[in-house]
Amino acid sequence: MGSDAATSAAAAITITNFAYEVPASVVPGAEVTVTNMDDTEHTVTADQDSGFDVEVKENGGTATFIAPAQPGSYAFHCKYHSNMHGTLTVK
Ligand SMILES: [Cu+2]
Repeated sequence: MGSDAATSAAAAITITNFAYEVPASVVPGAEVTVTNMDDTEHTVTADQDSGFDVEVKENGGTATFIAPAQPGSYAFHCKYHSNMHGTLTVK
């Protein structure tokens, strides 16, 4: 987006053992990198429409998405495993 490193926030979500490790919060519009340490594919899919939705390949695969511009709490889930849930806090 052209912003320099000091102002562009990077954030990371890690998936391990069918659970999301999510940062306490991310800044609006942050680039979020998801890493999947499991041996099966997962997704990070916002519960609400107009949210984010990425598939993350197994065995260390990564995907990135842009966090919402509007501050708030965004619940998400995995399309393939209905027991996987997380919340992304944007502020
Ligand atoms: Cu999954």
